[in-house]
Amino acid sequence: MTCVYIGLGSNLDNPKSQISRAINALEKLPETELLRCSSLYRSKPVGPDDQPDYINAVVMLDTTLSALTLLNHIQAIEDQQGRIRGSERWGPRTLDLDLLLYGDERINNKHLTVPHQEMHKRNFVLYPLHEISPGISIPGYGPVERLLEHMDSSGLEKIISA
Ligand code: A4P
Ligand code: MG
Repeated sequence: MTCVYIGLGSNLDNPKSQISRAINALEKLPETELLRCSSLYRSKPVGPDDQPDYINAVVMLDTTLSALTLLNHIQAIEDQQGRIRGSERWGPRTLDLDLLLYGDERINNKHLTVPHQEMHKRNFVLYPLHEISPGISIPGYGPVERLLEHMDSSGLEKIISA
């Protein structure tokens, strides 16, 4: 079993319900058990700012799926929820599922970068991650607690408690 963390984000077509549908879908993945879910957070968009605010959350799972198989599954869930892959970098989306952490592995190939390459800079990832796993360390970046000491929480609001 490997303990993995997935970041969820949505800013189109009823984002709160997109996130709860995605959590239900993650719960049904083969060889996988959902262990913890963070609260839902509202966040200001990172990237183009002419797009709606996001709803973000982080979940913790145990799985025996490989990282690549898990990536294929989470992309299928994005597709099922109407994700259209536009050309704009960091543009709006019905659902984004990012594989944040896969155990303590560091993965770097053409399909996957783990830890997710932006996660250590993003308050909408680090706060929910810390909420469900306060003692966790991000390979290459250190304890989440330490990263949060320098993290600005402006634009981030906890809206629905876990
Ligand atoms: N990929 C590589 N590593 C990973 C990983 N760890 N997890 C590859 C998931 N995918 C990974 O992803 C593009 C490719 O990245 C995939 O084919 C996969 O092989 P994508 O989901 O199609 O595209 P994307 O999400 O637009 O790209 P990117 O650069 O991953 O964007 P991010 O980093 O996901 O950022 N602002 C707020 N407030 N909240 C948000 O949730 N999200 C984004 C998207 C921008 N701004 C945001 C938020
Ligand atoms: Mg993504």
